[in-house]
Amino acid sequence: MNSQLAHMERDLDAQTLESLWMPVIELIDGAKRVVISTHENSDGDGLGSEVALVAALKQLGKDVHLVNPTVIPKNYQFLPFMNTVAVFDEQNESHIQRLHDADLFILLDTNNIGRTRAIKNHVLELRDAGTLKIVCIDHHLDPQDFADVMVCISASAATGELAYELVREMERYFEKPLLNKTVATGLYTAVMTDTASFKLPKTSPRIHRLTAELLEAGVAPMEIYDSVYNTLTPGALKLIGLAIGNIQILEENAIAYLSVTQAMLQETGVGLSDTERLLEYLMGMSKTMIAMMFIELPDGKTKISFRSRADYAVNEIAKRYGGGGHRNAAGCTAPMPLNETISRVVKEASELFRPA
Ligand SMILES: [Mn+2]
Repeated sequence: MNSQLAHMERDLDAQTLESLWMPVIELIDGAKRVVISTHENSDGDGLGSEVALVAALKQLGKDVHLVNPTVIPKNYQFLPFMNTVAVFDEQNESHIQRLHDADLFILLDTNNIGRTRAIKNHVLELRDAGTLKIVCIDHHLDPQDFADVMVCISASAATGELAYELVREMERYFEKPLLNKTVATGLYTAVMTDTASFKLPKTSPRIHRLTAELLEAGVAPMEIYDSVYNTLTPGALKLIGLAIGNIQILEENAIAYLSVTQAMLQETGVGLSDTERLLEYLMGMSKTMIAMMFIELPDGKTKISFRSRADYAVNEIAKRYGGGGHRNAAGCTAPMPLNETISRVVKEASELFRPA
């Protein structure tokens, strides 16, 4: 446990931090126009880190723009600068121009350039032409080799933790305070969302210490939490009621599932994107080992989302229907109607409790 903790705390003496971030800071120092981006289907960590860096770089007088591959989810539109984001469209000359004008591209919260969709080809072309430098800052495993400087540290709880380090190092280098309320709002959103509100395993003492500094900078935790998470509409709440009304529990509480029909979606006026949190209710029971949500699609197929605990590998089930994911979180779309899908997949899940 101690060695693991030491690993999570990382070696954070001033020297190490400085040498880690200096190559990034030198590129920022030399750049006039900066484009910052994050992965498709962006989340609080990617967007919050974008906010923090835009706010910091603007204070340094940089011409800085956000160019994202996909639209900003509703619950993150409260963040500063989100109304300035260009959602990249290859047909839009001004978007292309923005990339061509840049001398530095900073990619946040993914180490896979493919996750920037159409931005990828333009950025790599400009890099190869020698007119654009690329910095990547991320905390996932297995970084790709596409950046001039890659800071990818999987021990970090969030890209926001790394963005915090970068901001603090820039303050030293440029001898200018940068961590104001706007920067802190981005960083807090990043860290809060990627630690699932300060409870996932990488929530280190260090995370709490840096969060304290964000509060000192004026962040309002309740406002951010409400904006990100308390977004239910009356229809979504009604759908929760209908879905919870049909929960089935098997295998001595180890399997729990529910279904959502087209009729339920129509009655409540709720879209597919508002169904995701239903699984959390199933996982909210401590004995649930496998949770499944079956959603009837308009074309007669069935979307399945899985969550699990311990070694129950739900991605193995998802793979049989052309899907995939992680051991404890997976999904697929089965080419069968709702009831047929439920009876087949529930049986397959039950088999995991009866080893051959
Ligand atoms: Mn992240």
